Amino acid sequence: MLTIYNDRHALHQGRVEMFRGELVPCFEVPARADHVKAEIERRALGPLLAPDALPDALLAKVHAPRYLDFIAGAWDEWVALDPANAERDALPSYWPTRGMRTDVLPASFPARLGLFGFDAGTPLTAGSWAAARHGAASAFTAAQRVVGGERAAFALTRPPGHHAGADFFGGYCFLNNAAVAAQALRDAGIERVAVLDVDYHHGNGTQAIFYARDDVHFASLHADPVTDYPYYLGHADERGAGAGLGFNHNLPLPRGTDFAGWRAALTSALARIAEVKAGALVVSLGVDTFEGDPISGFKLRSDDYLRMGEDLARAGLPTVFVFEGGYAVAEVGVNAVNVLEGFEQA
Ligand code: Q9C
Ligand code: ZN
Repeated sequence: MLTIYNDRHALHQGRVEMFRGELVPCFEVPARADHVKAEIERRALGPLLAPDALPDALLAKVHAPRYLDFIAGAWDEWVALDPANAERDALPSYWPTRGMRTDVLPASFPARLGLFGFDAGTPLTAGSWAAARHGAASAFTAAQRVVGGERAAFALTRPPGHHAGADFFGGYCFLNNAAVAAQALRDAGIERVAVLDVDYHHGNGTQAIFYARDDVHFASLHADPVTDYPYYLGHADERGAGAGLGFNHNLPLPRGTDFAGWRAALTSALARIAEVKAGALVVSLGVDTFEGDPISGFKLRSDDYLRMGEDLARAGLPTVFVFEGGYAVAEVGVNAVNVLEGFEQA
């Protein structure tokens, strides 16, 4: 399988995230992608290629102009507040709540940081924008390769993307790579695209981007938001809006779910994807469903990811894999590449 590798991923290197009243070392670290790359090379899965340039017009179909403007310039604004900020990550600590104004952009940088960000766990660093932009380019390039006739391609990138919405960052995500891939497939003439999100966490950003659309079906298997991040979206009764009604499919699962339970939900998600006659598949490939993941609560084992890949291949669709979560750093390479290898060998 082809891998489009974001070789600038390490430009995004968060130091700390807020967790239970403390700043703790980031879980989302550059070594994650390094381990996946090493495992691809060790198994000779296929070539690692650099991304093509990302068309601005494509990114603008997924994200709002005022959000892109903000993120692109955010680091310089942060350092302009105080030169000592160059050594510190930017994290929001103010948020507009119900009844407050989000239409008027505050002049204050911290106020805008909280307007565009929805948690204090997603540090913005010197290289976040460059890394995220090359990640979106990687997802775009993987989609282009699939349009060009590849059975599948893998965008290996970080920071991840599925929590980022049209105008917000959070959950370690800034640009929605899976949404960029889906939109690129649509723009290439595929009439309906399915995004299947297998990360442990609900892909709230991807859902929100496509919620009112019938041309991109979104399906997600994830920990029930009643107990797990992102908490405020991902329930089973979210089925889409307007023309998009019926094209959003959430399958929340309890903490402690093992592969047998998880796989039954996958079967349902794939059955619905077949019903909607999707012409291509984007897989938001998070492997934080692993039993050893430090921030998650499912019980998948490394071999289960081979079976996952086989099941995904049986959908029979041209497929773009986009790397998302997975924080058991030593095992993340084996687990992610098991999905790709299972897919190829099916
Ligand atoms: N400190 C993705 O997997 N924090 N994002 C949860 C643990 C947010 C995960 C609490 C988790 C975001 C792409
Ligand atoms: Zn996740």
